[in-house]
Amino acid sequence: MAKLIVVFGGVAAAFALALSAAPAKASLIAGGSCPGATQAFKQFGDARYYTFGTNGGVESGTTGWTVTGGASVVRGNESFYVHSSSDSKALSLSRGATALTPSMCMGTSSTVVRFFVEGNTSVRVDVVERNLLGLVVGILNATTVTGSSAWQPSPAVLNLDSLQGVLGVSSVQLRFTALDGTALVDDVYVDPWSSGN
Ligand SMILES: [Ca+2]
Repeated sequence: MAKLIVVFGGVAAAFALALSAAPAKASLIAGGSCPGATQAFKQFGDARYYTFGTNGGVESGTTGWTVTGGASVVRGNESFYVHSSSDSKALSLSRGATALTPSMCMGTSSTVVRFFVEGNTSVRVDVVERNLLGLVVGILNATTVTGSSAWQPSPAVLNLDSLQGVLGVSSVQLRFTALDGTALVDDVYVDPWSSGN
């Protein structure tokens, strides 16, 4: 039993070191929270540290999200279970449906967003910026991701540096729109620390 405790202690210490090393360049936009730092996409060759979006795997249903059209939470998680092996839900977007995330943790430079997608359709990702009053001050079309019939990690959505260009941004959300057909989206992660640089 004593050995077991020592081993766990070592793991914990290593983990703590990894955490303290990650958010070195943290310069965060107010309004977001940045819990934890995990190499969520390491198995895909991406060593960046990410924070999990608030209800980023829709395990709490659409709590905190704003959905329109045929958007709903369905059974079936992204197949890599990156966030948790006990997760069981994903976001379903029919053609033209939109889903706006809760406020995300974002840095003021080189923020990276990554998530999982399934479905033979394109999914547009917009960044919605709000001021302290909650008013939209900017909407940026960050990228359009093409899904397939199997779950896959999206490409890293890079270079959201233009977030710096809008004055008075105090919170940032992502908005997903299915363009051609039905898409599933799950496990939304953000690297607000420029940890890949
Ligand atoms: Ca999920």
